[in-house]
Amino acid sequence: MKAVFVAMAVASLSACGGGGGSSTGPTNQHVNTPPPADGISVNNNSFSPGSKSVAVGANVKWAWNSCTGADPYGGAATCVEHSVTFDDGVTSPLQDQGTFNRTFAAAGTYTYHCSVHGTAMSGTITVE
Ligand SMILES: [Cu+2]
Repeated sequence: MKAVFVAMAVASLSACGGGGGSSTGPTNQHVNTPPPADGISVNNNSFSPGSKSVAVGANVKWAWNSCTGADPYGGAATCVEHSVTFDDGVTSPLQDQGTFNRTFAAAGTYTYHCSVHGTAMSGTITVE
């Protein structure tokens, strides 16, 4: 199962990497990514859940859900950029959609925040 999640994350990352090279696609490409049941949702100005405890060796997945306003008539969504930036230096890209994964090999308390919204948008992973 873990390999499947990683493959999906890589696929969605590469899907985001075009940078608007093609103008023939739909205008409403930005989409939310519901996290798996044990993941964390990156919302606008909060992480949900904000605190999470996992076992040593666990992989945690964040999924961006920061797009609002899409309509069924082709109106584009507005997606806000956030990051998952740990105090120990590990960070996701600043992105407005997609996912991020981190595997926690050692026990400890890992605090993180959004590089745009600072400590007002923060979370904690407790590895035990
Ligand atoms: Cu943010």
